[in-house]
Amino acid sequence: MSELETLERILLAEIDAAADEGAIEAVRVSALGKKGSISELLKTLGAMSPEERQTRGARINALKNTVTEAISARKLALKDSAIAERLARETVDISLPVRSSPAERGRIHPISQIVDEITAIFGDMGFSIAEGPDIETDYYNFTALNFPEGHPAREMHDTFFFQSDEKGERKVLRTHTSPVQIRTMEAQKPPIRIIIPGKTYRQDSDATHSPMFHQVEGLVIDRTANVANMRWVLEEFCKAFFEVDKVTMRFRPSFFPFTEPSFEVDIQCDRSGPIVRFGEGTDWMEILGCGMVHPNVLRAGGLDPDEYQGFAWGLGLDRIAMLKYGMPDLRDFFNADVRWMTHYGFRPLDMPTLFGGLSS
Ligand code: 2NM
Repeated sequence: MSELETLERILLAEIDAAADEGAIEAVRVSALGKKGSISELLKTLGAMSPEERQTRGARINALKNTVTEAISARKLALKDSAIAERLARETVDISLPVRSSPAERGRIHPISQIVDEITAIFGDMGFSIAEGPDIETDYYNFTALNFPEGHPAREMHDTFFFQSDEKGERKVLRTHTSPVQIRTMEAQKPPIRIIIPGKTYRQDSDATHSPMFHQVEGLVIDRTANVANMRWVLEEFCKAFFEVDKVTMRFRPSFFPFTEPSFEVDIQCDRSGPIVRFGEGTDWMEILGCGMVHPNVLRAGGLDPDEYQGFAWGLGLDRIAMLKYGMPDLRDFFNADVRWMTHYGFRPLDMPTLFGGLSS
């Protein structure tokens, strides 16, 4: 075997054995680099006779071409196998089920949904939202709202009382959100248009009563607010809330300490099926209480009853939510059962608006 053939064999074997880019580059330098074996052979051509150069030169060049080609082929093969190896390593199993994001899995509690719906309706009518503390003084929860000391209505509220402080004053868990109305009258001048959503507390517990429940109350005060205005506001609210074009309402005379006259409001409905249908039928369902704000309450809020008058209403959310969404037991609201929430909860990104639909 000639010397050139031996070199060719050695180089091709080395090329074949090179396992990565660094190894193949080392082979290239050792053969074709400045001091490489083939480069050294090419340098010997100058000292040869023309005949010798013609035969031997051609063979050395052929060796150079063979080795150059083998190196690029090996480089390409190494690159391909690197890609193939990476593809195999980084495969994604597209048959796995998609895991939904927390924003899609989470649910809005029906009570929060109802508050959002009612807020959207009254917000559209120009009302603001007011809030106040859950722990109230006896004054804001009762006295300022025209519940005199010793008045039987105080007992009717089944109040949760705190222990008396050193001055003999005892705080209460508010039995309604009406204290916020007094606080608002004290803090801002009429016209006042507010709704007050919040938690309220009474000692009462069964399938339809929870000791903590939710109310939305409303208050309008200006110089001419009257029963007709109240009727319109409540009718517009009911149509939007129950998502019907027409409601028939019935105002029955009633009594609340903080309003005079006072009414309980029923809406006509059909209760023959499994869920209540509003805007049709021959049944009546009580949904809220309302009335013209009592002069004593206006005075307690720092307003002159000869100058201002107002109307107010209160509606319990828990029972309304049960009726609107067909939920049988109030106690489920507060059990934090994920299965119940998954069924009755609302999607967080479907926010209630009047134009987009309240609860669809
Ligand atoms: C009701 C029914 C009737 C009411 C009255 C007031 C205030 F403070 F303005 F006088 N706030 N809420 C009211 C009136 C609440 O709940 C059934």
